[in-house]
Amino acid sequence: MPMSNVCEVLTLADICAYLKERDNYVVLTHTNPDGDTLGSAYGLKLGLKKLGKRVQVVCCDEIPHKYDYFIDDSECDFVPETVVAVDVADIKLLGDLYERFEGRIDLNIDHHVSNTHYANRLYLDADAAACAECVYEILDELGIEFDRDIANALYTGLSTDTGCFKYGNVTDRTHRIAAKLYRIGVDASEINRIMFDTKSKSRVQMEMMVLNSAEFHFEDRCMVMAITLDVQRKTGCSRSDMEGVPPMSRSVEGVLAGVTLKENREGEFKISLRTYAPLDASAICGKLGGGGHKAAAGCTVIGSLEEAKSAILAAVKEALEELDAGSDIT
Ligand SMILES: [Mn+2]
Repeated sequence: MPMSNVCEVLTLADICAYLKERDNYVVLTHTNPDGDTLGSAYGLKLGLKKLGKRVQVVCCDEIPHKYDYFIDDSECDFVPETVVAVDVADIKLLGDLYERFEGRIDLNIDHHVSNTHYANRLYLDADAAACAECVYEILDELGIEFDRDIANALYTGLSTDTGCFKYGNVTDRTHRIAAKLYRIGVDASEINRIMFDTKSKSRVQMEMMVLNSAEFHFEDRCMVMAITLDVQRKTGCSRSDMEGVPPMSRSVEGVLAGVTLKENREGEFKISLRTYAPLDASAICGKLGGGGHKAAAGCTVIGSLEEAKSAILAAVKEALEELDAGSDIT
């Protein structure tokens, strides 16, 4: 096995020295790519290009067209030397690229508390609301002159991973970085219109069906929604149409845990969990082999819809019972 088990944890100075020294980068994103993994990857690509480096971004899945405004497909014809994964907490999240790159990730830039230290080098900032915050700090430390394209890529990461700057992961640093991107001329309102205020017709039809079959459990503290293959077929909704569903799962008053089950293929469900403190989504999904952040995490369960639902509901129930037991102590 070509696995190296040692993962060197890097400081900001270390990673900048490393990035300056190396060249011919391939930057990997996670499967089912979102605004943060893509914004981080292309922000890094555009930034490193300014240092004269050659960079290509590789994603195992098709990139949704809504991100076209920062996608840069130039300069892809070279032999990759340095492999970087961005916003990828676990090597399994590389999807089909997993086998090709196992044991060969030179550098991982991430902000997930659940990071599994699979890369040879890791720059991890679990206080960052988005991986794009980490990339901003790295490019800033490298002394790179930011332009509007870099700003648009990084802002997309910041905005999408914070639900348009309204989740609990937002800090003063998130806003400070956003402010700096405004100074560079980021197209913030247009980006947010595309990311948050635009829905396809099939998305609306899918939402109607999903809400129609929503369930409430544990004294209405847990809401469950399912996007079955049947719903996906009937509405023709795309992957990116389905991205906005998990945040809806905890939008009902009194709900502490929102569960979204998306049927990937017959007998396989991607579960997205959204919680409010003190419930810890990453810990709950960890019980089913997944992970993520305190308020947003995920896992994959093999089985029927009923089996997948029972598995995640059992884990949520346990967490709610711990919460109830804790609140009895005075
Ligand atoms: Mn992220």
